[in-house]
Amino acid sequence: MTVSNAEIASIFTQMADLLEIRGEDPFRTRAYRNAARTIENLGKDLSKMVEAGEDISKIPTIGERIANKIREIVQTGRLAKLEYLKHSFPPHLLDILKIEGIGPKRAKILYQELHIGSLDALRKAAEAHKISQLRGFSEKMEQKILKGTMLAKKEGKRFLYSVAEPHAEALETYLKKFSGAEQVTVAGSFRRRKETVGDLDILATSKDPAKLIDYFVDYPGIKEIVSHGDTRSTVILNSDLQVDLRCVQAESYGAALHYFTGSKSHNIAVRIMARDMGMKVNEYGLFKDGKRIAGATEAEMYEGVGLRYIEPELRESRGEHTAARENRLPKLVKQTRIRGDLHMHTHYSDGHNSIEEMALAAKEHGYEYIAITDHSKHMSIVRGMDEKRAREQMAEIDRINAELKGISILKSVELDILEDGSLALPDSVLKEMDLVVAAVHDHFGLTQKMQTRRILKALENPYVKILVHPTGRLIGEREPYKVNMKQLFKGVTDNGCFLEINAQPKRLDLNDIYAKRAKEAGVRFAISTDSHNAASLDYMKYGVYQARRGWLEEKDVINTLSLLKLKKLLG
Ligand code: DGT
Ligand code: CA
Ligand code: CA
Repeated sequence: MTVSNAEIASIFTQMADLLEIRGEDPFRTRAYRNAARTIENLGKDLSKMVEAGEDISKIPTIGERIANKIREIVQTGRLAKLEYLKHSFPPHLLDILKIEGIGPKRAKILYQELHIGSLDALRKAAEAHKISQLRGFSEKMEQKILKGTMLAKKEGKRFLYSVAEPHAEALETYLKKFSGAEQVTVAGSFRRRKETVGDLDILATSKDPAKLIDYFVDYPGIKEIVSHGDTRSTVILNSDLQVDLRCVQAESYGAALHYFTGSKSHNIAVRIMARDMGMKVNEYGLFKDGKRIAGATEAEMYEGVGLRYIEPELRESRGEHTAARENRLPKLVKQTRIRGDLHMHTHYSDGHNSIEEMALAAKEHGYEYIAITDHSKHMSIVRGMDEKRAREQMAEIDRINAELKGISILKSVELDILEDGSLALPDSVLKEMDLVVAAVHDHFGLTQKMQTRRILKALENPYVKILVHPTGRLIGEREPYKVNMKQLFKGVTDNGCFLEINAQPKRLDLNDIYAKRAKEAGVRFAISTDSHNAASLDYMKYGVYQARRGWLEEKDVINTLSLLKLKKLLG
């Protein structure tokens, strides 16, 4: 069994949350929170460190007591102390902490005063206007909580792509190890690289399907076997992720892959096209006059109905069938073409590494350049840079650039757009930077008109080049703020600016649909990780997936340019 750093961090966060709800001094729970934060940003696998016998107690904020708990978690998959603590609370109490605006302090009041122990109970209490009557809560907050519970319900039990990914990869590796297994692919929304995944749909071919299914249900980490047949099975993993495995015949593999990759509406459109041509499509193949004329590969399935091969990311019924027929499908951008990362943080604001550490890590990724975009100083940002600090940073970047070979560091800042559209730092310092990226970090609740005007005004500043995480959404947690997208796209192109596709797995902002529309309006993009530590530079792939789902090509993405061309473009 391997326990990921994210899972270990989550155990410590739950400890801290429950202790705080029980009424412990936050001072006492701080050790757990600090440890959780360290572990999330560690960049090294704790399970592996423990197994290799490394001394993890030397890691800052860990120490001997937390180290012992980590060893217990790695060895048993759980922390007995947390399980014990959980017994004295309703089982779904911690779910309410996922709602924006509810932290342990408020959860404690909601639990003690109204016995709220689940999201459902929270929603009902908000609907009955019981929450606004509590001390420390307002009517506005009650409305916000109500909205939050609706959003959580709408998302249902979906998993972030990045959360499903390690499970998908581990399962694929496991199944391929079985000697009778031939082809194995994780299909469904996962193969389409959708930002959230409902369940995993795995397809396989095997000489002995029944044996492969038996082997599958022996996978370590299964909580429940829902069904176990001769050619298919459904299981639930410990993480609550559902996995379907289907074994098919080799001559039907392409047809099944097409069927189970979806999306459903994409498949239906293909089926109708086939029918209009006097053919029939199903998960076994493409049939004409009762004879199978295609089915072993996806390419021959598409060819059979007169279409070019359509990449899985495009299969959402957003015009891909017509584009495939007319041979004008986009040549989707590839991660290998990304030459730099234009959004990341360091010690200068809320990042965990130094400028040099970020640069060296980026160099290992094969990048030509990075932009260091620490936060500007502003109310909503804990440790932002004022003008003086920004100048100190620029001087340090000059020093590092002079020494470091093989990568260039662009002087930049993630500049706060204030409520009225003015900016957190004066032009006198912005003009000395190589690049300015701007962002909204507060006043999410403005009307669409005000929010749009605010952002457009910021884009008019001659130094602002990229609007980062353009809609501010957090998947499953926070809705996008209200912006008139058409006006935004126009503002972006009119001012020679660009939009970001933020690669943080929870953001993926702009999303696929808006990215496609923006492209159609002439907008170009930067795909950036918004890293707060060196390990997160790996998030780039998620941004590229979202860009591909948005039909973006290499020419639409400015960080595929060489440094020289990029600098020219940025002026
Ligand atoms: P998810 O799991 O909710 O993230 O989304 P998908 O796309 O993975 O959907 P899922 O797991 O329900 O089904 C996997 C694929 O199977 C789906 O993308 C298309 C195919 N499929 C499922 N039901 C139908 C159906 O009724 N008709 C057709 N044509 N295809 C279907
Ligand atoms: Ca699925
Ligand atoms: Ca499924």
